[in-house]
Amino acid sequence: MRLWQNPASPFARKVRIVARETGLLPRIEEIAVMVSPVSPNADLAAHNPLVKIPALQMDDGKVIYDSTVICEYLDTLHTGVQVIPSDATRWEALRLQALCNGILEAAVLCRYEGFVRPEAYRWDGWVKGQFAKIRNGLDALASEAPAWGARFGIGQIGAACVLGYLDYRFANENWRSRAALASWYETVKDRASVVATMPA
Ligand SMILES: N[C@@H](CCC(=O)N[C@@H](CS)C(=O)NCC(=O)O)C(=O)O
Repeated sequence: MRLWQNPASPFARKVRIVARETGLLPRIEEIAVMVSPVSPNADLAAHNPLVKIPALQMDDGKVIYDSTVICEYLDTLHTGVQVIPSDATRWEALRLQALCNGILEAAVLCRYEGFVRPEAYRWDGWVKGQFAKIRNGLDALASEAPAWGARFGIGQIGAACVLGYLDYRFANENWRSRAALASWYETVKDRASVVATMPA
């Protein structure tokens, strides 16, 4: 399989952590590409009309996206502990993944606003609205984290990607003021899959 990704992408990181947690990494070639809404990658564009990462080419040549679909697919390819449960806890896990994806979407939009959009077109009110989503989402994660225990399923993987991305791109955002979230992150930040995919 081939995975279009970039080490800076938190959505791709989610897939890369799942690949490592499930032992599937040896079957996946990770291809690093640069993407942005204003400079699409030609190779990726030929396989994903949205020109977004992550995208995965399966062994039969077909390509799937986005991170949620790829994680779900990878979870069918191994016999270890499921990252996405199929029992009654499934919906809770998928909701938590959606919460983390929503925080990441807001954070990536803020990154593009500050990095890609020309200064003359930037809009503070819009960025504030995105940051409200990020902070409300972090409050929700902090209230849920004490119940996670040692579980490191798709929701917790998403949470690790959220916190890692904030450290990487928004280091001034003091998310560690939420003590429950900070102490939970301490329990996962040294996992091999998390360390190996940490954005440099
Ligand atoms: N919902 C998608 C989001 C993917 C996404 O937004 N990826 C960003 C990189 S972090 C991207 O490819 N951006 C390029 C673009 O928007 O054109 C997922 O979960 O995979």
